[in-house]
Amino acid sequence: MKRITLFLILLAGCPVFSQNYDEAKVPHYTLPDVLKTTSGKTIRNEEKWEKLRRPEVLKLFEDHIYGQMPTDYDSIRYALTEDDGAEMAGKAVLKQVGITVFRKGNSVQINVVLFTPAQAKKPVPVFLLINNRGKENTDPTRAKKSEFWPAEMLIDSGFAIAAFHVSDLAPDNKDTYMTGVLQKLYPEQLKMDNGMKAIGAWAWGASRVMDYFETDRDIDAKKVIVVGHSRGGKTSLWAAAQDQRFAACVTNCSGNTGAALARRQFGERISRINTTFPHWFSNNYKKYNDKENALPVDQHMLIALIAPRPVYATNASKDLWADPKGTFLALKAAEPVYALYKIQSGLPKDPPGINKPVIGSHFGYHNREGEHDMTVYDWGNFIRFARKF
Ligand code: GTR
Repeated sequence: MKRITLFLILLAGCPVFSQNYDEAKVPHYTLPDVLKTTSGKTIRNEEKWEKLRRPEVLKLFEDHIYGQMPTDYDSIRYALTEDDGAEMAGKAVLKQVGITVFRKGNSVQINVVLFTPAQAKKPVPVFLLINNRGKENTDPTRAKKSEFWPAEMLIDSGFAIAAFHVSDLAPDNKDTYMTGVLQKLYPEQLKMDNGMKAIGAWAWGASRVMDYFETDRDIDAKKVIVVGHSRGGKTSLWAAAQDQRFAACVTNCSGNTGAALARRQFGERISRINTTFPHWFSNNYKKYNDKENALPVDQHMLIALIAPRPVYATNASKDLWADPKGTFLALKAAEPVYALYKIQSGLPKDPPGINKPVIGSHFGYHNREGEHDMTVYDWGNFIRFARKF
């Protein structure tokens, strides 16, 4: 056999991915109309959006992308395992909360690290990080400090800051993701093509932490901002879309199947994410490998599900994989839904330059200089954004 034939045979057997980083090669696309119902009705006011179109869009995301979000459980228990008094030179109080959720005789535990400002006279707003990186990033002892979760900075700014680790819900691994909440509490989801997978399980966990916040008198549960980076940022969007108790959402460098438009096919694509991370999204999502235009939704509609609540989306200049422009355009394309609530967007027509945050309205956006990461630069802007509301 000739060498070239052999090469072609080998190539045919493995998936070939090509990434486009050239704006000129972005295909022509038409986004699904967020304001048009499946039966062709145009939505003209917030009542109709909430009654007709919002539930429909939510269901489309469940059925085709993230899987269902089970909400039933038998009971939930909170154990405050530590409340040490003064931390951070007296500025903060540390709480470590074990949240145990029971269903049909089984249980899972979510471990939350929470710092609240010691001097606060009334309940405070809190940033909740869905931590998809190492647990050392949210070190309760503060021996290790990380820009990914700069607790001291948040406390100094008058906010509480909390985090839980995604592995408490579903290991971030294609072979073991089901060993957490899925096998223990919702095994039926594993049999369904629109069943919840890892990202759904992480978002479900964020809602259980929200359940806890509603019981903590130091926290203003009406001001919980859910934050995630990258795969965590895909999750923070899904959590806020599902659970309207979250007051605002921060999605940092969330890219494909996060805040970036899929139809642009820029950087990471659906086929690639489904192949590398088959455990993140529902089985049904695999149908859209290389078929972005066949999706009944695009990611602007996920942002629209968060309306009228504020959303801050970021990117980094060297993170083309996550499509900074596609993220900006997704926010823009969600504007008509916010307009139903008479909320004007302060976003410019075109993406702002690098390190030029746009913070004035319900949409926050910046493209930080540098790599795929979440840094104190990003957090500084989240704080400024949160203070507006
Ligand atoms: C990448 C993945 C992205 C993003 C990122 C991360 O490998 O392709 O979608 O989620 O991981 O979570 O850091």
